[in-house]
Amino acid sequence: MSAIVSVQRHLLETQRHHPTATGDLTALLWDLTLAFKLINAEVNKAGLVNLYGLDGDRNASGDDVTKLDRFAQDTIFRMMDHGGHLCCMASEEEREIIPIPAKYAKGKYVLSYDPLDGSSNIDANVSVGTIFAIHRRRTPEGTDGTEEDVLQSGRALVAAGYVIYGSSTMLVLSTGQRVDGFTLDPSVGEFLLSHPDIRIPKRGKIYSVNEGNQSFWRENTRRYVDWIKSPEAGPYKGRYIGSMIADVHRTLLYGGIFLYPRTFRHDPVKGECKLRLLYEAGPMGWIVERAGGVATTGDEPVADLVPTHLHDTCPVAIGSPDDVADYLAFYRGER
Ligand code: AHM
Ligand code: MG
Repeated sequence: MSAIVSVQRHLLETQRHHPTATGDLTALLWDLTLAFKLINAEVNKAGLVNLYGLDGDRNASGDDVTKLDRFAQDTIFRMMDHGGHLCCMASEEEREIIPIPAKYAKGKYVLSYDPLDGSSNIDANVSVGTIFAIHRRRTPEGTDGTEEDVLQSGRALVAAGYVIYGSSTMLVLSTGQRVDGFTLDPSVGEFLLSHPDIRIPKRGKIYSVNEGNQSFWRENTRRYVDWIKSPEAGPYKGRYIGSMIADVHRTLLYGGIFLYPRTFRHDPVKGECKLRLLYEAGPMGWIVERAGGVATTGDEPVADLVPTHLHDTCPVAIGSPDDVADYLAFYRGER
């Protein structure tokens, strides 16, 4: 029988491999896991206490904010503002960076997060999740963090992960070397190691994209999706939940490809992208890369992009290396 390993124990073991580590990152991640448990409890009882429904507000990207989005946002802030590990935070739900209150110490890390990804689907009980990304600050320690600390590429991440609140709640986490999955045992309230060292299959048999946007894609993207449905490529299955966290989680475990290409709906020349670099595409792409997969905009690795604004978006193709290679061949016009 295999050992029972809690996420705390796993983080401590990981820390031991870094003799110069101060324990700051470990402590920060511990705090975060408590926030995730609180959000999980609320997501699970949302139907009962009538928390579903819009909060009547719009977030920085213009989406409707649901009450659970607000709860998740507030919970993470209230858990993380006073630990002394962070110099500031940034959230998909907040227009500006989130300062650490003056009365608390400023730490050496920055936390960027999407408190509840996929929340537009929540009334239908579709899986939602929290995505988080941690960078080391760039401004001097002890001072207030600034946008300069937040606006860093995926290459500079020190840790990232996501929690998917579903039939079972799972935390997927990497501090750089490997990707591990922990399932929440609700009876004891602990995340236990259930998926050690996740590796994405070299090729999968599932593609995932919102085909409702097809007429707004570039021709090369349309040709790729036509090809993947053809007997030449197939048989591939189409699966699209519309919750990035769930679509990418499935892609990580089973292989295949998740796409959110540029759509030329409103801007027929430059097009538009939906997924946010800092809170969605960046950390999810980084996790998939750490597990042996690929995350690209089509033109460059997602991890190379340095955001210039907090709410920058980018196109993404994320998944198994062979599947993304096929996509890139079409994207570049080689096929
Ligand atoms: P959200 O953060 O407001 O929930 O929006 C992001 C979500 C992603 O989870 C998902 O991949 C995408 O939006 C779905 O977009 P669409 O409905 O255009 O297919
Ligand atoms: Mg989101």
